[in-house]
Amino acid sequence: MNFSVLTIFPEMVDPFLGYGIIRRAIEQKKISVSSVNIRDFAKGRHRVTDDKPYGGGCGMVMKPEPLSAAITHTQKNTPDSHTILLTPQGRPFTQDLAHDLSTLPGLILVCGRYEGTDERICHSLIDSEISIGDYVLTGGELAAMVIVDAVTRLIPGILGGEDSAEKESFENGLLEHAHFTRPQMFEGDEVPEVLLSGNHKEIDLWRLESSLMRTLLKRPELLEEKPLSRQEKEILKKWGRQIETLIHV
Ligand code: 6GU
Repeated sequence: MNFSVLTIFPEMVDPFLGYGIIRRAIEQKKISVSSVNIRDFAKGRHRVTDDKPYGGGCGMVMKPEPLSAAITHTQKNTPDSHTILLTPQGRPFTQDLAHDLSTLPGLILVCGRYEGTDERICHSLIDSEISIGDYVLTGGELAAMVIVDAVTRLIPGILGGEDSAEKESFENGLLEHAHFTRPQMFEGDEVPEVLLSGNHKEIDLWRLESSLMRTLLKRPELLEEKPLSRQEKEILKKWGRQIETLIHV
């Protein structure tokens, strides 16, 4: 997977590439990430990339010419890439969308800045728009890094454990189960006994219950969207009966 990040602040993106799984993925040539400085495509002595909005109002707008030149240049270099504008108005970024993007040969991530991007860029050069949540950032750079991170770890061969990506939060519509490591007793708090039992059937059941419980308590709306298996329904019913007994005593 080849990522190109188009930004007026390439210095923001570069340090992020030097750590952990992203660094290893680059070293192993599973991904490449190049930042493209939009300012390099701006004309004039001051290489201006913004201008006042037509119609007045506060804030500045990203000028179309340098951005268009930067995008066209990058698209020529990586013709199979999908071009994404990072904007709070985009499609919400989710684990499902991360999976879809991880199958593409390349992504060109265009980081908006200022109050907005000239609309004609969106009309002519952008394949899709993505937002990383309902809040406003000062620019798309953090969003681009979020996408590089979430997509990279889904590329086959990137994560250590064979199936570590599948068992995680959101992969099956649930939050992931609780984790424990040594010591067995920490500040008076003990590791659940079943996890020490070596009984993998019991452990799997405990993990499913932990997963369901955490989702119910922390993100109940996820359960409404998820088609529940028979086993999951049985677990929820069991809890329902236990709660009923508690409130009737
Ligand atoms: Cl992609 N860009 C900006 N500027 N703000 C955001 C965002 C993107 N996603 C959420 N907020």
